[in-house]
This record gives sequence, structure tokens and C-alpha cells, in this order.
Amino acid sequence: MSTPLDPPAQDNPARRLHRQLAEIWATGPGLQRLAAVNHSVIGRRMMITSFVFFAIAGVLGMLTRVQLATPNSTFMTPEMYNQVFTMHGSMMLFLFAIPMVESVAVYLTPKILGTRDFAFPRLTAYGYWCYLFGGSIVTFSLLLGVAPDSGWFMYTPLSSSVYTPGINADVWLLGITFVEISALSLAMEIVVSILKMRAPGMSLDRMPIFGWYILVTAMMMIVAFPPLILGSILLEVERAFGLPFFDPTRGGDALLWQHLFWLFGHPDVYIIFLPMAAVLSTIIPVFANRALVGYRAIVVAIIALAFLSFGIWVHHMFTVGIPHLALAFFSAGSAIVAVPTAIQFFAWLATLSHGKPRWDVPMLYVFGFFFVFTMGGLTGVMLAMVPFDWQAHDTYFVVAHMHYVVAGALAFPMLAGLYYWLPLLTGRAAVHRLAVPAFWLIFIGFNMTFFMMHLTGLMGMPRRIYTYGGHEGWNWLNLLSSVGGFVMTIGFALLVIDLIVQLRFGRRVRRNPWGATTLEWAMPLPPPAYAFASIPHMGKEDAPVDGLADSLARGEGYLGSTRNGWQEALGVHIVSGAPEQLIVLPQPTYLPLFTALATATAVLGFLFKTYLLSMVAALVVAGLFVIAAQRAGHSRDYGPLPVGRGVSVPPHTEVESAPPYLALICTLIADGTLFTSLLFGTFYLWIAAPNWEAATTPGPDLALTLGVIGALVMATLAARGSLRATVAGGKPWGWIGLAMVALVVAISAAVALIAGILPDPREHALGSTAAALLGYVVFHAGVGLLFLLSNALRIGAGFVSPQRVVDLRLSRLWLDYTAFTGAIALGLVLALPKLVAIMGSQA
Ligand code: HEM
Ligand SMILES: [Cu+2]
Repeated sequence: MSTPLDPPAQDNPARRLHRQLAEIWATGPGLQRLAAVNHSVIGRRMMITSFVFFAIAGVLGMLTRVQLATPNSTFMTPEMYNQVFTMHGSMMLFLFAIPMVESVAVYLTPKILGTRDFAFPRLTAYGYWCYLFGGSIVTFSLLLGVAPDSGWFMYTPLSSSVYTPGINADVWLLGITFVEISALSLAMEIVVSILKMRAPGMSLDRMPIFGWYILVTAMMMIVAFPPLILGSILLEVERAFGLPFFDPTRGGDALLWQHLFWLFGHPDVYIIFLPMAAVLSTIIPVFANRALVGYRAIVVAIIALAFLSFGIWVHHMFTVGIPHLALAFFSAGSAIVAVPTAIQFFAWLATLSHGKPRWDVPMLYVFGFFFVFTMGGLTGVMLAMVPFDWQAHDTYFVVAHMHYVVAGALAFPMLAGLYYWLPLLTGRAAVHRLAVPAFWLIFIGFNMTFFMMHLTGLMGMPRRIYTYGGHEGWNWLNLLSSVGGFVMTIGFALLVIDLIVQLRFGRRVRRNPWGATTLEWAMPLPPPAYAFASIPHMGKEDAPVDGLADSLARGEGYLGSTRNGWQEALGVHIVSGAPEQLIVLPQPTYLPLFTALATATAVLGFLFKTYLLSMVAALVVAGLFVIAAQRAGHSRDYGPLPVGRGVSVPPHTEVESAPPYLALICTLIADGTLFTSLLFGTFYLWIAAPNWEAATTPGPDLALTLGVIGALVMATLAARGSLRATVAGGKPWGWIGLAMVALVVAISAAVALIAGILPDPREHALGSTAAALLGYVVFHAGVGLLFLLSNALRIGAGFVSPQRVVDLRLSRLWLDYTAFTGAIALGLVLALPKLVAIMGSQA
């Protein structure tokens, strides 16, 4: 007997296809939800999690405003105040802003680009769990009263063990680094997915502008996070084991931290802003009823912005004693960054003025954005002028500027986007009764809070002060700021109520309520786990979304039928978008959750100084990664398979440009940035740190050093041998064994070198940087061993054949990188004593 839910299959092919796909792509109920790997599910969770952290950080911000509302307030103790404002800033940036923009990217990017999921769903899940656990560790520290308290930028020496003994600073260093590593892994998969998994026919120059923004942002993350990750590792090593990097009494330099921090910190502003600009560039044309003006100019502008933003970190350090010429350079650079930003701004205005704008709630927030961002931009240009910065530095003027840019330019487009995509998330249309008053409360409250801070700043109120005397003339301005904060908070509360009302009472809509032209609206609302029942072909003319949606639902695009229960997606050529490979994605699994739990254990072990536990947990993490690799791919060759519309392509396991290869290249770019930062740090200390000339220099053993380099080269040659043997149809066991032996030799010799550093690396930065460089080599050789182990297991299990050699190509690339950086690192360790001698004779 058939029920309404289960009609006779032959009646409706679209419904039957939907049922088959839904079953294949489903995440199980109950506890099985923890095994979810689907980008829609993870993206939604990540959004909600980031809003929870936003709310907590918002409450902390309100607490600071209560404390500062009146002079001589004793609402909080100074110790509490330090924790509260440090946590407010850290949570807003690291636990809300960055993950929120990533959650938007995770949820929307595959849909807008016309594919079913990201290239590495298990990595999406792992990234989410790491974010949740890392963020929770940091948040719980607040309840235990051991929250970070040295400011959200953790300047040394304040954050060093001398001035911040307890574990407060360690919570920040470990917890935030944990979250950053998750952000980095998501960034890598975003890059790979955008480059390889667009709808066929969508060449790069016709990709929706949203894709360009997210691609550039993710690439910026890959280059911007490693300096901060390196800085955090070095500072944590200094705090935990006494190896000095930032301690000026032992050959370190506190300013090195500032450089590493702002090398991340400045680009980070654009990492947060660009995805929000993506939102604006996507929704403004819809409301203006015309195509975006200046698509190409915008693409060029955002690429230029990405490059420029890395060059101007020093404008956060104008007052630390930088040479004059450098000041002029960085000041000019900071002003020039306004140009690409202005290009986008004018493109949006032109789109609106050439179109027939239609009014709706998202447009209110777009208006709010224009107002707030103009203000923030103007004060930014003021601060880029060195003489003005000398006056305004570390006053509330900077706090005002920062909130106009970071809070304003983030929050207003975010809320515009939220109202715009809400029908996609919930399948319901908007009701507007509460949305409009909520907007005005937020807008007025925001400006009242932060506009006043420009004035208090100009009147000389320093930032990060706990209280003030009452005779400075700041009283009423601070009171107004605090009242404004409450008005804004009420606005946010109303917004939350509005969202709940909409979820409950919104009218159901079928699809595309705004009449948009991007592909995320060419699917049923809310979207099923597989997103598209079949994948569109993007011809030269854009098909109207509504007609396209019906034909996709009937399975008339690519992959419009199911096969072997596989979760299928299409891989395309990076530039042209021509179909190239069939990507078979993994099913839901608990592995990401377990791996993240093990990672959290390693972090917690380090935090509580139980290093043995940490080591064991880290080994478990490594083991789980090897196991995850075990289950990937196919154990037989398929050759080209039909994917619909008369096209046949091989599965991704049998092509050269498989997503994992591209992912490893992204990883090595991030890793290379970290390595370059380490070299930068070494040279920086050699040239700038006090008392390097006087140091006794460690003389590393020449034979051992050359031995390590030789062994690394041997390993990578053996990896080539194993690849060649496999392609020729032979068995590569001998080669793999040889490579493993070479790596073990390299690791032992490098460890012997570290043990032989004299005097003790704890005595002087000269020894500790040498130890860091050697440690880098040991770590990479160790990971190389894991690659080879994984190769051996997978060859044994039949996952490798002359056609399926991706694994071996990955190992070869990793070992090439290890040998290359190893030679540089060891060369520098050998050269350091001579370099220092040169400086000594000059001094
Ligand atoms: C509820 C609204 C907010 C209030 C009342 C508020 C208030 C404050 C206050 C009083 C400080 C301390 C300033 C100092 O002494 O240095 C501060 C710092 C900071 N806030 Fe907010 N804030 C709010 C929203 C936001 C948002 C939305 C963000 C980011 C998305 C943010 C990011 C930061 C950061 C990064 C700092 C550290 C600034 C620094 O000292 O360099 N805040 N905030
Ligand atoms: Cu900056």
C-alpha cells in the first residue's frame, strides 16, 4: 500500500531521484548526528556556534561599559577587568569573526558554485570540532577565573612568564592556536573546492563574484595565519620550557612578537571584511535589479588588496621606534590600501544608482554598512598619518576606529546577509514587524556607543584603563557610550526574538523569493543534503534560476542518477571549468570527532603540563589521520565513467590533478610561510636583538649536519623510485623501506644535533633558534614517516595501482619539501656562529 509520503516510484522521476539521493547523502538521526560531514549541516552548526560566542563576547563588552560608565567605579576588580576586556576582544575576533565568515563560506560556497559538497567533508567536520573544543577551553577559563588577561594581542614581555605566571596566557596561546589550525584547514579545503569543484562550464572569469571573494580570503588565511601560529608556538615554548625568543635579557626581543602578531593581525582585518564584501556584492545587484557594475575591476581590486594588506602591518607599530624611512613607506602604503576599497565602494553605489532599487530589510543593513564603513575608513586614513597616530595611539580614538571597521563593517553586512539568506536556511519568507525596529535600535545604539569614543580618545582617554578620576571631562561621554551599548543590546535581543518568530510563523516559500540569479536558489528550500539533484551546466548565457531548478530536479544535469551508493560530485579544470573527474566523497563518520577529541586532549595535556599525556594524544591524532587515509579512494580501477549529458570522466583516484594533490600544495604554502617566518625571526634576532655579539656560539657538528641533509635527499630519491616502480607495474617495497630507513637516520642525527647544542638552548636565543630550526626538520621528517607508513598500508590493501598513484605523488612532494627546507634550516644553523661573529667584529 502506498502512503502520501511514498508514491508509486514511476509516477514522478524527480521524486524518485530525490529519495535515492536523500538516502545516500543522509546523516543518521540521534547520536549519529555527531558523524555528520555534510557542508550544510556543519555550516549551520558553525554559524550557530559562532553566534553563541558572539553573545558571550557581547556580554563581556557590556560589562566593560558598565565599569566605564561612571568614574571611580568598583563594579569589577582590576584583575577581573583585564580578563574581561582581553576575553571580549579575543573572543570577538578569534571565536566569532573568523569562524563566522568561514561558516558562511562553508554553508554557501558549494551551493553558489553549483556543486554538492566540499572536496574534504571529513576535514570540514574536523575543523568544526576543533573550533568548538578550542573555543570552549578558552571560554571555560573565564568561569575558572584563569582567563587570558594580557590583552587580545598578548604583547610580550607582559604575556611572558615573568609578568604573567599562571596559566592565563597559556590558555590563550594553546586555545587560540587550536582554533586557528581549524580555520587554516578549512581555508585549504575552500581553496581546493573553489578551484576544482565548480559547476561544469563555469570558467574562472565567469565565476559568481562571491566565489572570487571567498577564494581570495581563503588564500589570505593560508598565508596570514602561519606567522601567528609560529609566534604562539615559540611563546608557548618559551613559557613552558624556558627557551628564550622574546626575552631581551637572554638574546630575544619582545618586538619580534609584535611583528609576527601584526603580520597576521593586519591582513586579518581584510580576511574578515572581504567575505562581508562578498555578501554585499551578491545582494546589492539583486535589490538593485541589475548586474553588478565592474565585475572585472572588483576582481582586480580584491586581489590587489590581498597583496597590499600584507605589506602594511607596521602601521600598528608606528610608536615603537621604527626608522623614519620605514615609517614613511608604511604610512604611504596604508593610505594606498584605500584605493581598492574605494573601487568596490563605488561599484556598489553605481550598481544601486543605475538600477531600480527595491526596498527590503537587507537593504536597511546595507545602508547601515555604508554609513558606518565610511566613518571607519576616514578615521583609518587619519591614523595612517604618522604624526596623528603619535597623538591618538593607545587612546579610545583607536578603539572607536577599530569598532567602526571591525564591528561595523562586519556586523551590518552580516545581518544584511542573514535576512537575505534566511529563506534558504529555513524555507520561510520574512515577516517584517520586528526587523525594522531592531535595525534602528542596533544602528542608533552602535553609533552612540562608538562615536563618543572618538571624542573621549581625542580628549586623551587611554584605552585599556580600568577606571578614571572624574575630573578629566570624560564623564558624560563615557556615560553616553554605555547607554548606547545598552540600546544596541536591546536591538540584538529584538533581532533574536524576530528570528524565532520568523522560524515559527514565517510563510513557507518554495524557492527563490528574491528573484536572484545565483545557483543557491536553484534548489528546493530548505536545501537537501545533496544540494542539487543534478549538477547544472553553465552555458554562455545564464539560464533563469527558476526554470533551471525544475530541470535539475528532474535529473537533467550531470550526475542525475545514482551509482553504487556513492556520494558523487564533479571535478573540473581549474581555469576552464571543463569536467575532468568524478569525485566520490566519504560517508558520515565519527573519525573527525575522535580526532578532534584526541587533539583537544593533547592541548589540555600541554596546558596542565602533563607532557607525556600530550605526546600520547598527539600520536593518537597521527594514527587517526593514517586510518582516515586508509579508508579513502577505491581499491580497483574503473576507467572513465558516464556522468550524464554524454560525458565520461575517470574517478578522482585515477587522475593527476586530484583534490588531495592540490590540498597538499596549499598545505605546503602555509607551511612554507611558517618556515619563512621562522627564518625571518632568526635573522631579526641576529640583527636587532640586544647582546647577540657577546653570546657563546654553538658549533654544530659538520659531519652530523651533512649526514642529515644527505639522508633527507636519499629519502626523497627513494620516494621517486617507489613512484616509478609502481607506475611501471612493479612493487615498490624496497624503495619505501629505503626511504623509511633514510628518514629514521635523518631524525636520529638531527636529534643528536639538538642534544649537542652548547651552551644549553635555554641560556640564549642563539641556541633556542638553532633548536627551533632543527625541531622543524625533525617534525617534517617524522610526518614523512607517516606518509610512507600510510603508503605501505594502502599498497598492501590494494588502494594503489599503476593508475592510482596519488598517494605516492603526495609522499614524493612532502619529502621534496622536507629535503628543501631541511637543507636551508641546517645550513642556517651551520652559518649562525659565523654570522654572529661578523656582527661582533662590526660592533
Ligand atoms: C556590544 C558591543 C561592544 C561593546 C560594548 C564593546 C566594548 C569594548 C570595550 C570597552 C573594549 C576595551 C577597549 C580597550 O580598553 O582597549 C573593547 C575592545 C575590543 N573590542 Fe569591543 N565592544 C563591542 C563589540 C565588539 C565587536 C562586535 C567586536 C568585533 C567583532 C569587538 C572587538 C573588540 C576588540 C578586538 C577589542 C580590543 C581592542 C584593543 O584594545 O585593541 N567589539 N570593546
Ligand atoms: Cu592594520
